[in-house]
Amino acid sequence: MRVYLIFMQELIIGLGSNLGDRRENIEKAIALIGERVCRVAVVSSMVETEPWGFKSGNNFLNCAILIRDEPVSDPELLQGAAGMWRPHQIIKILQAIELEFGRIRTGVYTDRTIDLDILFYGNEIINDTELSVPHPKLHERDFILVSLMELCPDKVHPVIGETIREINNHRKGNVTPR
Ligand code: PH2
Ligand code: MG
Ligand code: MG
Repeated sequence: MRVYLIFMQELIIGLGSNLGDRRENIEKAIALIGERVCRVAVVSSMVETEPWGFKSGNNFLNCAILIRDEPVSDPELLQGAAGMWRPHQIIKILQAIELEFGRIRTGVYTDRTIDLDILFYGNEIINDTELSVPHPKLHERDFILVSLMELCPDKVHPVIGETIREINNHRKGNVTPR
């Protein structure tokens, strides 16, 4: 039997919802990402979090998912593998899904049915007008770190040079701005 393995980076996406049926929004979005980007390997627990950076009476549900390719025996299965995509293509797919959930982009933080952010794409560092990877605020946000602690505590942040565990430990006792 031949085994095919394509090179890919580990892709981690953060999900959040604070409008409508939040759990259903997140579950549907994960299913769509599975169809359109790549099978999702690991899903973190969902956490209830207060809005960070803006005021709203609607709490969020947040979680994160990890996508990575595995060796397959059938080259047909390579179609749709995450390694086929570059981060800029992935963010376009995620934004299209956000639009399908009625997400309106205003440029400021507001309540939203679904928010899909690329947190990490392997160790790549991207900073242009369309995309910043790793997510530029992930190290300041407990609601992201709590999910990353489940998925990848030993991952080294390629810009900060510390593991998620170290970044999280430094935050202990700090107050999260709201
Ligand atoms: N997303 C934001 C701004 N604030 N707060 C919480 N708790 N969860 C989020 O997902 C979130 C937020 C902008 O994307
Ligand atoms: Mg976000
Ligand atoms: Mg976003």
